[in-house]
Amino acid sequence: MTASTKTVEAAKAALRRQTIELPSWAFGNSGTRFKVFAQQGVPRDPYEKIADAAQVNLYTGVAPRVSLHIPWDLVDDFSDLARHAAGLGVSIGMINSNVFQDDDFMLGSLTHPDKRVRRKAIDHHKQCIDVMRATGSSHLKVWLADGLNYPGQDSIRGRQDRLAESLAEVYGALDEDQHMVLEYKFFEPAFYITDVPDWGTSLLHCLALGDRASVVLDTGHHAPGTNIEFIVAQLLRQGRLGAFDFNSRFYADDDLMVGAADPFQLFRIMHEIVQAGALDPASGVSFMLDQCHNIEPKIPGQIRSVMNVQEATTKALLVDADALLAAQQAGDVLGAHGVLMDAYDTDVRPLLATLREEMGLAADPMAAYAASGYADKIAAERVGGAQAGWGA
Ligand code: PSV
Ligand code: MN
Ligand code: MN
Repeated sequence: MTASTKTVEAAKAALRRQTIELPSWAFGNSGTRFKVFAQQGVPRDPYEKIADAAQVNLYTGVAPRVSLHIPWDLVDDFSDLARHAAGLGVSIGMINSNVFQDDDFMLGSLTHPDKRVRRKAIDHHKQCIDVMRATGSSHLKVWLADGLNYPGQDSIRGRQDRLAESLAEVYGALDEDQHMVLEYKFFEPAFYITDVPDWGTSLLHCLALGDRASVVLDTGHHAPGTNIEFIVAQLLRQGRLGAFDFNSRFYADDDLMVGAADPFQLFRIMHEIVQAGALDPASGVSFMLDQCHNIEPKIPGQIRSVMNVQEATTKALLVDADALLAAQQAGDVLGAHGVLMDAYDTDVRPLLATLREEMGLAADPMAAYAASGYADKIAAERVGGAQAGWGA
């Protein structure tokens, strides 16, 4: 299949507008519970994390926002951090709360049976909202480690009630132009129940909260075999898909580079996005990465991931929508499937290389970054880089 010039130009126009948000924590040292392998030149503070994220934007041209995690990215002056970001050509994206690393939260945070602990968790979210005000961030991102390890440990229903009440207070503290996104995950660190395990639970809470609450879909947070593009389609129908946390998984919440484990799944997800017209930034869906780079270098790992998202998006944009609809309506099972596979099987790398050159970028971001000398520079300048998240 060769796409028409019109289709290619429309695809390029859509790709120029697409943006991908980067997680600050992807730039620090990370590992598993067995070992964290320290790398040379990793950032020592949030300022340096943003500087590294800005490199990803410099070479891809489509990653202009950096998401922060509080308190991992705590600084004295968040306005100053936002100015630092702006000076490097990026801005602050979503603010992630963190109520999973304090001893008080062992039995839950927003769902905790003790009112005092719930208050502490709610207040942390209010502090995150202050960070949003200082940095110009528009979205508060909530993922809770809350859950139970054993049947009977606490009331399932009671915890949902407390969660609803706590979330309502946090939502009520947002400014009119600020949004909340609620991430779900079916396991870990709790293993019997998590309090926001699935898209349905997240959606119900969001619907109860109001128009400015929507769901975060982390691609690593489902049981094996779950049809993620179906969830994407459902949430888009409701106008409640707030954001992706993109990564790959072979087994659990592996947090590998997006598009590495299953590029076809990523394409199927992006096909739903494109069909729904949700690629446009105005649709309110944020395409974010949530990854750890345990053994590969961080900045190239992020560049590669951005490119993987772009490749899947391009293939989705090349689906011949008219031919697909005609085949579907004619009941032509193999024809319809063939239309989709024609797009998936297209080598879109030349198209993206041309687009980058048209945007004033190098055709190959990985090679351009490697040639820049930045990796050697930070290795020489930075000693004692921080661990990503845990222990930071
Ligand atoms: C939880 O597994 C999660 O996906 C949430 O998004 C957290 O904020 C993030 O990972 C921390 O790395
Ligand atoms: Mn996530
Ligand atoms: Mn995760």
